[in-house]
Amino acid sequence: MNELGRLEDLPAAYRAALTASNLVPLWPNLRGVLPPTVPTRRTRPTCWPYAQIRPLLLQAGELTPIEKAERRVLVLANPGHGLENMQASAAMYLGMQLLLPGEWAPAHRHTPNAVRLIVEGESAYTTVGGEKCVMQRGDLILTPTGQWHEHGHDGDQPVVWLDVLDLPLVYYLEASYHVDGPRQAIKPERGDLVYARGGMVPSVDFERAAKPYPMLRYPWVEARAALVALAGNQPNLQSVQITYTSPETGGDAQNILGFYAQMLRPGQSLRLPARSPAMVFHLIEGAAEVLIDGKVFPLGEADTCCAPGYTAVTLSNRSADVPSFFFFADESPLHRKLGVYENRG
Ligand code: 1HN
Repeated sequence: MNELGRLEDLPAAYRAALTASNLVPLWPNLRGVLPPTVPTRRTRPTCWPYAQIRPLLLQAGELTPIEKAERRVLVLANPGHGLENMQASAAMYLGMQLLLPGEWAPAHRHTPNAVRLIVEGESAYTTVGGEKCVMQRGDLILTPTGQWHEHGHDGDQPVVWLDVLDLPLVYYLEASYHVDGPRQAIKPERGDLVYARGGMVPSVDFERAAKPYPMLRYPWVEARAALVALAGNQPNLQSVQITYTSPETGGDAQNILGFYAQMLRPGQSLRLPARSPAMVFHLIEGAAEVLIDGKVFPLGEADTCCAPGYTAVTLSNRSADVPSFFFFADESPLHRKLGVYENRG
């Protein structure tokens, strides 16, 4: 490969003339934007133990009333992107949100897509497009782009959930904005009950593909049961993983980020191939270890970590007796749509 000319090789007067005309020579910058073989990734392998987040989040509950926060969130920021940019990866934002008993986070809608993965607590709910979604540990709740959403809490203990948004991407596209709205009227329909079991749908008062996001709440009891059934059905299956999909299209549940649940059998280690999208791992149940680029992160329940793209990751179950269960998020729907998706094995 040729050494390319540097900026310093050019006469100062010529550089000044370029700058004055808003012009930049490509050749000093070409290798930077097109590095050989592997992209430059700012995303660093990073772990956010819940034991560190939880006391600080509860302290935020004392320091900042919900009215002063709208959403009381500590953002899981990847230092490789600069903490102030609030990015876990190029396209993913992660935050831990606290709602205290009796609090209400008012309705708004925005262009970024969100999902919530419930971490702890009972009796909170989020209303999305008029559908009241109860929050139970491990549940995945979609808040697709443009849908009104607000959160309430009828219980007596703090509720915490993990927010995953495609905010960094939508912000980069200069397409990120929000609109405030009034409290939503709650509609009686519930997608998680309409589509309560695979292969069975209502025969009456039901129109196929009537909504782009027919199912908003994916209960953890169902996801866990699906993983246990899959593992039992295929004892030799290495990767016991499910993808959260639309029950109408069978495609990814949302357009930009992908969501998955993974079971590791007792004592199992699983190497995930090096693929182009960055990934986020959140342990729902058990004790595990995540090896990313030579760094080992032991994960306990509710711990979260992220891995850059083009990097193989090895997940291990630290228990020889019981399975462990993960929630994953990744950027693969986006990479596939853009045509840049790669699996390098
Ligand atoms: C948002 O609307 C929520 O509605 C949570 O709970 C986190 C992060 C950035 C932008 C909007 C929510 C968010 C957010």
